[in-house]
Amino acid sequence: MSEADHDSADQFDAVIVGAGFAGLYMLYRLREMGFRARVFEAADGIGGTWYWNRYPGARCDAESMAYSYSFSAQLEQEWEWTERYPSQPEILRYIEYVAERFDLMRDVQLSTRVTCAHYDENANAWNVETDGGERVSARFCIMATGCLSVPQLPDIPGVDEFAGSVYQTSRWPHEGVDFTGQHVGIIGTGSSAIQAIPVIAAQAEHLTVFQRTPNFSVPAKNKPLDPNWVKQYKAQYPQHRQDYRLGKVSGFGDLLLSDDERGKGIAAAGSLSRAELQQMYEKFWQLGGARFLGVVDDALVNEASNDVAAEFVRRKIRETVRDPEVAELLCPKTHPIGTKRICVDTDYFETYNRANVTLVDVAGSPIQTITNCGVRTALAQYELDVLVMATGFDAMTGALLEMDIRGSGGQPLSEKWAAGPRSYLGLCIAGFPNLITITGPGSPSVLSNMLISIEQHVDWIADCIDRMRNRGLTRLEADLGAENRWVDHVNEVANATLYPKGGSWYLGANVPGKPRVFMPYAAGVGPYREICDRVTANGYEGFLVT
Ligand code: NA7
Repeated sequence: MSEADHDSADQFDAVIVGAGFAGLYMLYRLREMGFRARVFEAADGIGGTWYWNRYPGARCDAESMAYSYSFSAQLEQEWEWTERYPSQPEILRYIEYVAERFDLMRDVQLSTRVTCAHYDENANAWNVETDGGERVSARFCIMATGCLSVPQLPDIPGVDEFAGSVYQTSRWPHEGVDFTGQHVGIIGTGSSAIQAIPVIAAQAEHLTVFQRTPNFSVPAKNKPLDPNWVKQYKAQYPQHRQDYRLGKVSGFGDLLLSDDERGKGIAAAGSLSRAELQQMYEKFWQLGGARFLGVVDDALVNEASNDVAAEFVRRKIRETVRDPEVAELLCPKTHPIGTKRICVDTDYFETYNRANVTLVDVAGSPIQTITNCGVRTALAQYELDVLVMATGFDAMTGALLEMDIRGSGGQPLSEKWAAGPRSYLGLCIAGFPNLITITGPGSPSVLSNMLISIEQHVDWIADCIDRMRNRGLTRLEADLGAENRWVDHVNEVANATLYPKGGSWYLGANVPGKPRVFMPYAAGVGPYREICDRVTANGYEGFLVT
């Protein structure tokens, strides 16, 4: 687009891309400070991840009392969660309630995809263009595009030949799908599939699960929330929130822990005997949830310690699944536990005891083709009416690289990130002034409860923009040296853990041709927050603010 086009374009202080939890809170903060902002959202509704992922059984793996905004004490008190883990429909109702309560929708433009964002050096502004041909310009361009928003579909030949229906977990029809009497196949055994499989199996005539890599999963032990407990919890909400922010307790929630246990957190490596360790794993297995991994503090850095937790889960799988061959296929053996995000399920392994469920190992004999009547592997043909793709996402960089983003001198982001994402603190990118990423690569993001990381970033950004305004400053850019040092630090922290052994989407390993770079910052939300606060206290150390 030419500069002349932009002279007449709508002008904003900030354009925010995405109306999920991040984009909406960013809008709230900017508006509160008197800035003019516009949110563009590709979907025809708000909610981001929770708008798209409507597959059966979709539920958050963080507890509802922890997976919610903390910026408004009134909101915190008035919203009533019904279950320990919030279901997708309940989360969507929550975010719609928040949008209405704070009158956010008047600055949100739905069904509008941002296609390009170009930095104009002379005007020190971002020229943003949408798929509807709209052009606006803004001082700041804030990306709230989510870490898991671009679906990754497998490159299996023949999908178009299939005579039945094909669904993706991350693009589920709003009206739902009735599987009654159907022969259903599902490709993938990640978190989405692990939640969907028990629900689909309960309805379908037959379910065939095509598994390439088994995953570790722990029981959610979901249940209705006890109103008395909620009352007590709400009375101490500020303290709980602070504990989450500082990483004092697992951000996934602490519902079933006693006050004593909550404060204690994780046992130091080697402080528990073998028997005590088994007891603790048993206890946390029974309590349910991702907190299971946090029994000892070296589970993600020490292979021997990791294997104790992994073997515990494998034993549970073998005890649960009656057919020993199926149980063995379901036991993850190729990655340390937790190096792929641990799954939290309801009756996942139990589902393989149903007569109408078949597990097919496609690691041994990969899917060769999809035919008009089903799936063919090297060994067999499976006749299906419905095929469900639960094959994951082009995580963390996918949504950003899908847009044509160009910084100073017209440099494309795709060129800058050709060998993997480079960012200072996961917030700003050298050469891309005033482009800000919420929970971008290089920040804790997907290794944390996203809500905690989103609020921390939005607050940091809002504070920074406000200070800039007060000092008459208009340009924020990451210094290249600081960015390089940060990227090195992110790698160093990751390399001291077992994460790189996971072959996960954290590393881009699920997308053919994507550079293998560990993208999130693995030191935890507490230390990361301290670093960000120190950067601010030191006058935006590592940033060029002019
Ligand atoms: P994931 O966790 O990336 O899972 C995708 C699954 O799809 C995984 O089991 C893959 O096996 C499988 N897959 C992908 N391509 C194929 C082909 N071609 N053949 C067979 N199997 C395939 O995505 P989810 O949506 O489940 O979860 C993403 C995150 O959302 C999750 O971590 C939570 O944070 C919420 P693979 O492991 O690559 O062998």
